[in-house]
Amino acid sequence: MGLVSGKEILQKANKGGYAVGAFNFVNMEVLDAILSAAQDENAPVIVAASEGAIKYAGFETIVALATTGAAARKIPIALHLDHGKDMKLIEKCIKGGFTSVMIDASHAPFNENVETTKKVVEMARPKGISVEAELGRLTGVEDHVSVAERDAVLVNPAEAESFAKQTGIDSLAPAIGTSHGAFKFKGEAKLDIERLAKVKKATQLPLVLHGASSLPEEIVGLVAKFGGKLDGAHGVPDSELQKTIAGGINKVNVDTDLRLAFLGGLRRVLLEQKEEIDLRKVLGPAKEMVYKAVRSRIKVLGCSGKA
Ligand code: TD3
Ligand code: ZN
Repeated sequence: MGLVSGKEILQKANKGGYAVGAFNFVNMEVLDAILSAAQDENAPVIVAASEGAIKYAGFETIVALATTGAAARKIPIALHLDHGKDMKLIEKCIKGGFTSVMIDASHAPFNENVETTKKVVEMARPKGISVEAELGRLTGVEDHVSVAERDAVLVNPAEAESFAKQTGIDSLAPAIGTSHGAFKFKGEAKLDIERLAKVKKATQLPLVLHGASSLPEEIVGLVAKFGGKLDGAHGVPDSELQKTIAGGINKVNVDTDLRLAFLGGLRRVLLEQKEEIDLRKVLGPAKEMVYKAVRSRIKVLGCSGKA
């Protein structure tokens, strides 16, 4: 059906009380696996490219891959810029085929974050492109962290309300204790679901969970079995993920799980089939691992059949 606005997908998810997966890609294999998995689950999906992914694959290639991939499927698909920091690149995405952008000015002081985000909303709104912004900092929350320290890094619900009103954003990523990558928590996952529910109540916006990879045992185990080093890898358990969805999360960002799924499949072929020189046979199983990981994530999020 071609790319649709991120707004369309997220407003529906907000009304329906479910979450949609936003999966990062850097190449054809990962993108194709994501889109096929979403199609087979009949689920709406967001495919995300970071500034680094755009540098790696090239802007035109990223847009062309997503646009042609979406045209061949019958589900709503949005192309999203993840963690946009460079205003020139954000503008290029808005003009050049993306249907959703994130402005990440969360490290700047509150008022500066408001001003920068407002500029992006002004650019994106006339084209119907959705804008996501972030409040708070993405860092795991340890047990011994004091209330004051917690308040310093996590989103402030009152600030979120004023931020949403001042900027006119379409979705908000509130920091509630997750972090990017394979090592999110030392012990149990600690997510501030109460704080999340307050942000939802105050803004009523579609909310976004960054750092949502779950580091499933079977994927981490596969990478480790074939020589990868991932000691201490720890993600957001599925039960915890579902609590965040009940608390108002509508977009769940997953990158690390797919990287590891791809790597696990690749490592296995490289070690078990040392004579294989056909790239399709080397990369094919890696792609298949990503396909399975995406289907499994979509089932946990509860957006199967929502296309
Ligand atoms: O924005 N992203 C994707 C890019 C982060 C680099 O891994 C996320 O929030 C996904 O986080 P996760 O849990 O997959 O690392
Ligand atoms: Zn993120």
